[in-house]
Amino acid sequence: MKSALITGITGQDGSYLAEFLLEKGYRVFGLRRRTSTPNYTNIEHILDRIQIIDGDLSDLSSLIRAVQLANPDEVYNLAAQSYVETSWSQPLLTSEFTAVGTTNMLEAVRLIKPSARFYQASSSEMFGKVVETPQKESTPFYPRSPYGVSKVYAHWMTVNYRESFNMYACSGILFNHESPRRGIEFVTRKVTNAVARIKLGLQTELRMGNLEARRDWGFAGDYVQAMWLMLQQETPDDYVVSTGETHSVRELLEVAFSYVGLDYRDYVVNDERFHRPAEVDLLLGECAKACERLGWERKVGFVQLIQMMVDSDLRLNRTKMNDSIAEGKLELSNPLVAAGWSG
Ligand code: NDP
Ligand code: GDR
Repeated sequence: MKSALITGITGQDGSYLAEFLLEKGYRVFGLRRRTSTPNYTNIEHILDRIQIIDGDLSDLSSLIRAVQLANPDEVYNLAAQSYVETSWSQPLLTSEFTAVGTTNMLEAVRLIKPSARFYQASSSEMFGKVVETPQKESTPFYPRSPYGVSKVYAHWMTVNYRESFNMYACSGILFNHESPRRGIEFVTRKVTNAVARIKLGLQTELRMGNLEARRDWGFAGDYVQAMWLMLQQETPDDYVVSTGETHSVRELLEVAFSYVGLDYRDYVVNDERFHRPAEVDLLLGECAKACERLGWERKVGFVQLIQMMVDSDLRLNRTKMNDSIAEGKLELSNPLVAAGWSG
């Protein structure tokens, strides 16, 4: 039985990857940082089948202990401060976790289990300002945020550990991937959650930033399979993983609102707070290398993905709404709420 250690197991990708590896018969260990109120929402359903180890990317000794306990064949380094917006308000924390944290993890593996195969969660944010499209493995990096800069550092550290210490270390340069488990502040989930709440009469407007930014959006459940495939090859390498399609935030709004019979123009309000100091205008990935060498393909398309997320947010918000009505916290006498509830 193979063992895998996943950092960031409580996040979107960590939870899908854990499910995928369990299905493949792996023993799965997950690194979790201590919080005063633990949040296991994404992994609640598999908690009895995985082993949680406490540790933090900024604490090398905790990572060494984690590698000792898990004795992994494969390490997936998914933990990071992953929200681009926050990287401007917390640039040092972002560098500490997302950049130097990766070196800590690489060191822990090098010192304790150098034969373990290592996956680094690199990002299309490393491409940043448009130098060429579509973006591929050879496209020069031009990051546009402290997050993007931190990921470039971590990416090159991974390449350097591979070349210096002969470690099997890969970087997956993944373009945006989403799911019902996406954090609520990321644009897809922010929109699908708002659409559900507006439909249910719980919210009347949606405040947004730049609607013209374009992203190459795929489904997280498909993307974790590419991570695993990278670690099953004869030699380690770096791969772009993307859908090869790009859509604007405006198109995302159109798809999500029209799915429930609404027009986004009636609800969306421009809000300067959600515009970024520097924007990544256009992401479009060229996935030929991963598709040909790994045999990877995405299964879920853009419209299907957004509709899946709206459906999930409708279910979640309906459950919360019914609980609030039962507890007397939400008044059915409010006509908007009554309409949403009965719909
Ligand atoms: P999430 O934000 O959902 O998950 C991040 C995880 O990292 C959480 O489990 C979080 O724990 C954990 N974490 C944060 N800081 C620390 C720390 N100091 N020590 C230990 N754990 C920590 O991200 P995703 O699942 O979406 O992404 C996974 C990885 O892939 C990230 O590195 C991200 O930057 C990268 N990436 C993501 C893409 C995407 O589109 N989703 C695209 C390309 C790259 P907690 O629950 O306690 O917050
Ligand atoms: P991104 O994702 O920055 O691409 O990073 P996000 O969903 O936050 O933004 C995508 C685009 O939407 C625009 N936008 C808004 N974004 C948010 N969050 N909220 C808004 O109100 C809003 N209005 C417009 C943004 O300006 C941006 O252009 C994600 C993260 O998962 C990273 O960790 C990962 O590395 C990259 O994807 C690939």
